[in-house]
Amino acid sequence: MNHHLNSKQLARYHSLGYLDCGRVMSDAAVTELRDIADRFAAEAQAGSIGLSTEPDQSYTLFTPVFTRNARYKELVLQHAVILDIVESVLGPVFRLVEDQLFYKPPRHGGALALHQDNGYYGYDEPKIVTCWIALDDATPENGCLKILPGSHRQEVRHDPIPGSIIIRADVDESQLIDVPAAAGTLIVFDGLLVHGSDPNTTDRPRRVANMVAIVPTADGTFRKFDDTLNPYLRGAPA
Ligand SMILES: O=C(O)CCC(=O)C(=O)O
Repeated sequence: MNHHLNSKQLARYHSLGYLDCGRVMSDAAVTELRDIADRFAAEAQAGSIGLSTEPDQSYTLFTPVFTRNARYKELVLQHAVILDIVESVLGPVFRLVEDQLFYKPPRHGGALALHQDNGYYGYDEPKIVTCWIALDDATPENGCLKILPGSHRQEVRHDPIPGSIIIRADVDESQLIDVPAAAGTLIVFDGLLVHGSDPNTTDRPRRVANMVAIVPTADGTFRKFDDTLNPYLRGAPA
């Protein structure tokens, strides 16, 4: 049995630029992924990137994860349901752009400025799906995803935020919506969907696992894919 999106789900994805796919991770997998996120956060491993633009408000991103943790690779990059869902959008051949663990600590700011993922990647013709998996119940209080529905139809300008690696999309924010998600839920969105998140004001961490997939067109990208860091997730040439 495959887990491809049906035509109604695909139509919704293409119209809004994102889709809530419901719970795809078992409780056991969520627990394991939380432990992995906690270990990365505790060890402050190399590869951590501070996402906060406010002083003393740590919000950390870890990437790559799968090269350092084989279980993350099995649980996320090789998750059959996630791969089927991505395949329904991107077709049979796609590679990993990157995987990421997001760790938003308790009672910390850590808002993430609105952006399109391709604002960071800069691909010319991005056919990208980002898979965002809640490892905690994500709510407006702890900084769930905020998105601008329909914003994936065009690239928008991004302005750098001085003193950080962060960029901010130049958009009208009046139509922003929160996308709460129970732990284990998969939200997929287009590489051009404008999104971000608010601070975590609760006393528990907000953790997210993600992976970003792309159709590797021979032209239309300026990045060279690396066979180790950007493995084929489906459709590897023989
Ligand atoms: O969950 C967040 O805070 C933002 C995640 C994000 O930007 C992404 O998955 O591309």
